[in-house]
Amino acid sequence: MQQMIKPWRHVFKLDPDRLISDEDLQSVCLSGSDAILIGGSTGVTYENTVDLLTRVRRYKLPCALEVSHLEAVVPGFDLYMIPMVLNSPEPAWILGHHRQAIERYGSFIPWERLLTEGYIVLNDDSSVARLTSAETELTAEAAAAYAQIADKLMKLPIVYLEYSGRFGDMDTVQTVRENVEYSQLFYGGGITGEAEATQAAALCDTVVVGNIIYRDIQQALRTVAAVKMTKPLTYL
Ligand code: 1GP
Repeated sequence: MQQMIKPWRHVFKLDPDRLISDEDLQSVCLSGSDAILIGGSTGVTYENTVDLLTRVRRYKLPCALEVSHLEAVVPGFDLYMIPMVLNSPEPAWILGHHRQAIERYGSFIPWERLLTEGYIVLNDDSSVARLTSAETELTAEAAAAYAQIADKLMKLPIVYLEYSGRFGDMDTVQTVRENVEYSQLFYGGGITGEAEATQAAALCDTVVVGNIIYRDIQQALRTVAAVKMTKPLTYL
């Protein structure tokens, strides 16, 4: 499964709790983006997740679920991305919900389709930060230390720098980049156009674009080419 995400440079993240027209969904799915990631912090239900998956399935790009609500785990996705919020002080967001999920779903879990994301939440003014009480005030070195926990201690397939809703501090992202050797580095947060997409794409393996889809679809679509045309810098 890790092989499947290797070529992903650009990903659109769709929120089951937000409305998207068929026309916009078609544009997103035919944009040349590498995958659709379905997920959100609030208002995610089994019903709205099934509904969105069914609509995305009309197109051929891979579709992954970022699991955040136990009740909203829907079968039929290509991949299940499992966040562990490394900078949450609450073990529930690192291990607790995961334990409950395994207790509840046990033998139904398609382990071969799961990929764990070492999440580092960096925007204090985001739903995910509020939900997980993440300690977002991190120096670049502290963020890089968390990233190395994921990369070198836990050997997770993905390190996800999550600035959801705000464009991140590229110096911090660069420091993290310089320290991640094995994990695929995902960046998400506040990309509203080509300039931000290009900056993030230079430093990260995979760029996730969310919110702007719902605010300005044309701008969202432009991020695909911007990311694809940017060669990632190599540090290691
Ligand atoms: C959110 O990382 C994604 O989980 C993308 O962030 O919605 O700010 O683009 P935005």
